[in-house]
Amino acid sequence: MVMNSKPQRIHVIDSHTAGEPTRVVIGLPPGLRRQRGENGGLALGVGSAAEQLAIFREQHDHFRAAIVNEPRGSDVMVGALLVKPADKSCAAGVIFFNNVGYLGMCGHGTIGVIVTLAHLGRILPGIHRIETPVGIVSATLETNGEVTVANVPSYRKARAAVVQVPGIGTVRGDVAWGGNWFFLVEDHGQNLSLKNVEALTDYAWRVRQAANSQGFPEVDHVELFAPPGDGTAHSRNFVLCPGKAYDRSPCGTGTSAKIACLAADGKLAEGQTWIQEGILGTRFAARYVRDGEQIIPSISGSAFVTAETTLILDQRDPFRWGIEAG
Ligand code: PYC
Repeated sequence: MVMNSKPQRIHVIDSHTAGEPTRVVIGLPPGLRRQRGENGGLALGVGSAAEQLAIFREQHDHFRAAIVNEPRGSDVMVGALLVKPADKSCAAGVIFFNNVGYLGMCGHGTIGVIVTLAHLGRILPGIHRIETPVGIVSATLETNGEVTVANVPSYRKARAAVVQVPGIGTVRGDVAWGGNWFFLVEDHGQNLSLKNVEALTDYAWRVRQAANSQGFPEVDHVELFAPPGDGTAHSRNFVLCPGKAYDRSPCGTGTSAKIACLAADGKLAEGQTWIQEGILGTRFAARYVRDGEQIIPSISGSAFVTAETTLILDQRDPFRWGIEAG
């Protein structure tokens, strides 16, 4: 057999947070490696996480696809590239990405990053500031492995916005920021059950397209709500991500957007706990503190490492840079 002498190797650690996977890139191949463990070896400059994201997107987007897309990943995989933070008070910077592009923040992903850094022995229980492209978040790692992420300031932009959805009709939802943009729908007539994810995906995708074309181009996630499975949570959700995969977790940024709406409606007091259940029945505990007009939500959850592995990019492989998401 003729072997490729120099396949490129990318070292990653996989975890899942409440069922949703995160793939943390901890090293890139020799040749591209600049400083071990920083920027995955990519030349991303010395700017903020947002500036490094712009360079990653423009010059190295094929690495994003190689890392998270098939045949090495899947539509549901969220990648996390550790980068050198511009803010020296931060333990790390991180750029989150998925099958179609980049995320501002990622709640389940931040929990995954913290648990991965602890698994590697790079951090201990305590408070760790992390620079993301949309701001600094603060993650507290408990000795029992639980992580609480104090997110970026979150707010509601529009209340009960009306969109006309082809094939569905009038849909009302709030538009809110929780580190990504969400269209949050309470009244949808859908059954939020795992058995129904195909119909939920179709519904949520149509709502997203309608919202994007009817005044809310920023909306990248759609979040549907229903009563929880039992009386120990406050709500159940289904979250559709930008690349049409549904979030297996209750979605950290989506829960933050929900908390912003509850706070704006006077339905959740500062410091009060909100238990958000996702479509698998897994949960995040959320609460908020006020910061002037804005609120700072925090999300608590756990992650588990599932693999330490090396991705191999063989120069002869036609899918070396991943299979483009459909
Ligand atoms: O937990 O914030 C989150 C998230 C965003 C997309 C997938 N998960």
